[in-house]
Amino acid sequence: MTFQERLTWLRRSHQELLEKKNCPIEGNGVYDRFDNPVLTSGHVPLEWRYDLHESSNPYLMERFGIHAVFNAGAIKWQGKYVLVPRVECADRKSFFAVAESPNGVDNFRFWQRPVTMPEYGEPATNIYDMRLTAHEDGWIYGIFCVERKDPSRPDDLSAAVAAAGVARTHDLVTWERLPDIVSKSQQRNVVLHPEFVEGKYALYTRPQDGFIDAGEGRGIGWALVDSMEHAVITEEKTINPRFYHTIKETKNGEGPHPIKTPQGWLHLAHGVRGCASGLRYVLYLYMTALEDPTRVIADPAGFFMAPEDSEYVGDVMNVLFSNGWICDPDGKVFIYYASCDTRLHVAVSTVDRLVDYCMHTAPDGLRTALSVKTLNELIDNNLDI
Ligand code: M1P
Repeated sequence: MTFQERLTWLRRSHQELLEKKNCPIEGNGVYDRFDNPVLTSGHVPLEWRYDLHESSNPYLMERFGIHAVFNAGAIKWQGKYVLVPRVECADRKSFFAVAESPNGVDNFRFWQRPVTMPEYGEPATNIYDMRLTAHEDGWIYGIFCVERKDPSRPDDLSAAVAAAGVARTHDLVTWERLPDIVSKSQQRNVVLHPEFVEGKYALYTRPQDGFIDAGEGRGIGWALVDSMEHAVITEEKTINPRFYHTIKETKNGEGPHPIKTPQGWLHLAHGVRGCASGLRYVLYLYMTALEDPTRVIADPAGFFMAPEDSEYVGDVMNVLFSNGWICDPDGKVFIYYASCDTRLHVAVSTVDRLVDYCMHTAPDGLRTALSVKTLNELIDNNLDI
């Protein structure tokens, strides 16, 4: 191919990918998956990946490798479905970028430039997994993981420290970086609750002893802080603990901020367990009381979504992860979930269905015998059909 022929082919293929219609796949009644991912590395603008000048790039080679697009914060903004995914370069560093769609399921386009996130303190090696919260104080906050090399272990090349970075914006273009959240433990998966609680900002936390291991961290925590401009976690209470022989035995973490429903706060989280092939990440739901977002009122057993088919395959196998969902005024819920730290998908449900799922799925009895008892009750109830 000549340079021009290759450029035409690249542009046409890219356009076809962006315009690909996404259709729902009838599912289990709780949600419907869609047949195509909503964002992949292929969706990233050609101008970000190629030098498009024949004089300096006669072979029209990729000059900047983008490896994966996944784990997106999500928000409905100015009538558009807006995602802020983790875009990972070939060099393993990730950054944030904004993509929008008119309908939430396809035709996502990246804005012209990635997010230029101001630095805070010791410059981070990597930043990722933004949770977006349009807070009742009027700002849109992004809380994300900030990873730095562990200065106390210079000889261990894998030793890192995770902290929660904070930034806020009114337009998703210009971000004001605030100090990282101060906490006595490392933190990842920190999420800002959308409303003040007892006049304070409320955070879902995930204390962890090490960069990977939750260690003594008991699960998803909750902390109230006076200010997001200098957020200091002094007291942390576990609201959704880990348990032996469950989907969240090894660790768990809050997904996006919970959705307010008439029946309570609806939460999406991820649970992790170890198995012979490594860590397995699945998604689960739970609900807490409206008047007390720390009091669990529904805790359905097991996973809500786990990898299926091609979702098993990718950079980090056996992983579903979500840090973004959008609830429309009519109750339709768009769940943006990533598979294997590689690509981003959507599943669609409604508040009514998700609440029904939470309220009518038995909690984990933590023993086989109780699982079989639950199953027999279902079968008994169906015998007259
Ligand atoms: O690789 C799976 C996920 O691992 C981390 O999540 P957690 O802190 O819960 O273990 C994050 O790096 C996340 O981005 C990644 O998807």
